Amino acid sequence: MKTEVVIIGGGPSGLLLSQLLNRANVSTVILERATRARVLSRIRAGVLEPGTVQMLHEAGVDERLKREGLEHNGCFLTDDDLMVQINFRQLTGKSVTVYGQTEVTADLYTAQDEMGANIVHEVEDVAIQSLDQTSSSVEYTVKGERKRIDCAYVAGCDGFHGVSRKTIPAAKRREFERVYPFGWLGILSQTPPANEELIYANSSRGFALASMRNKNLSRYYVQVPLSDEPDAWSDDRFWQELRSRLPAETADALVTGPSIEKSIAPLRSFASEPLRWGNLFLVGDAAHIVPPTGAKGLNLAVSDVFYLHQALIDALKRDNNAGIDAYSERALARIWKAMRFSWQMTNMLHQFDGEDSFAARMRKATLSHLAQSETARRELAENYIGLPF
Ligand code: RFL
Ligand code: PHB
Repeated sequence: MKTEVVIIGGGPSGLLLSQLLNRANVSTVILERATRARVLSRIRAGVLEPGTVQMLHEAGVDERLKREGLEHNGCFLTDDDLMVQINFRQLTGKSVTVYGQTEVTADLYTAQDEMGANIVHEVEDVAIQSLDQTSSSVEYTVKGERKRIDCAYVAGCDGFHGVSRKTIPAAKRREFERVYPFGWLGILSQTPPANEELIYANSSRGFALASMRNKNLSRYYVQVPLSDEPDAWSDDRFWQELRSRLPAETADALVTGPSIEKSIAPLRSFASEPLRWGNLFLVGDAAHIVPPTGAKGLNLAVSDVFYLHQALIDALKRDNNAGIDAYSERALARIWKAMRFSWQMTNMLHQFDGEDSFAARMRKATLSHLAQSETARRELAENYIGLPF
């Protein structure tokens, strides 16, 4: 088989890249390890930057998003009972959209099906070859049969545990990492959200986040030690802990119900440089991970796709390699700023094991400063709604 671009991974990055390339008459094949049902069952991000919404519009996949996405003009950061509103609209003129990653992925699959896209599920043992040649190839196994696709370029959109990054020789890449000593226990429940806007809560018992998917579907998180298991958290225990971390007014009004899903995600900052090795380009979680505190993971994957899709179209259709030559540097410049913001938000809102009393005072002082300074709120809002592509 032959195609222009082989895309490894059918998560949001791979699907969006394929959709944008197909619309520009660039042929693609997506190789995905999991079944479609499995990809669509992952509950992850919920907040889309305006730049992400614009990209989904350009990809022709925003019809349901426009109807069902919730526009959020602000969010709250709280410290016990202190509630600091960050009014994105007033501070930046922009807003974010609450629309689950699961929905974005489902919309992309629908659009790719309509275009007759080539998506192969349940592939195993993907191997990327001849990256330094003028053309490349990718081998994989499906239903016990070994296959090979020749292509001009390979996009590694296969997440943190994928094969793409590891294909680049260790001596040719540099990794940067910060592993946080806690995780987020998240639940989904069919209850009305605790508040109209998201609440990021600092408290003496640790961090909590009150988020949502729609008017009757809430998403909540509490910071937990990495040694905890979800099974140790009954619904009652979760609700009680969440209440103790939210401002009293919000906690009193909280509507609880059975959890639909319960899982613990570890928090990590990670980046691998460069994003290009020969004809292979890394995109999204395959190249970088941010802690979810800034709601940046999915949005960063989309800005990588923005740079790469233009670059590949220029290279394949206009014989212009300037974009692919600049991809790594351009994408990394934005990635590092989102890494900084996510790290800063994480430090500002979480309790670290064994920390001293000074650290807790620093968090309180930061939140108190945010309450008083419009300049500080604007800086946060500018990063939260997303830096320009
Ligand atoms: P994904 O979504 O991980 O998709 C990668 C796809 O590649 C497939 N794959 C392979 N396919 C073929 N061969 C292989 N060898 C393969 N190895 C893997 C996988 O099956 C998968 O379908 O990466 P992508 O597309 O770059 O998208 C990035 C986003 O998913 C990610 O940044 C966010 O979801 C991160 N993230 C969160 N971000 C937020 O902004 N807010 C959140 O609340 C939030 N929660 C999360 C998250 C990520 C999590 N991970 C990675 C476990 C919660 C979790 C649990
Ligand atoms: C979510 O709704 O899952 C969510 C929202 C904001 C974040 C992280 C996760 O910062």
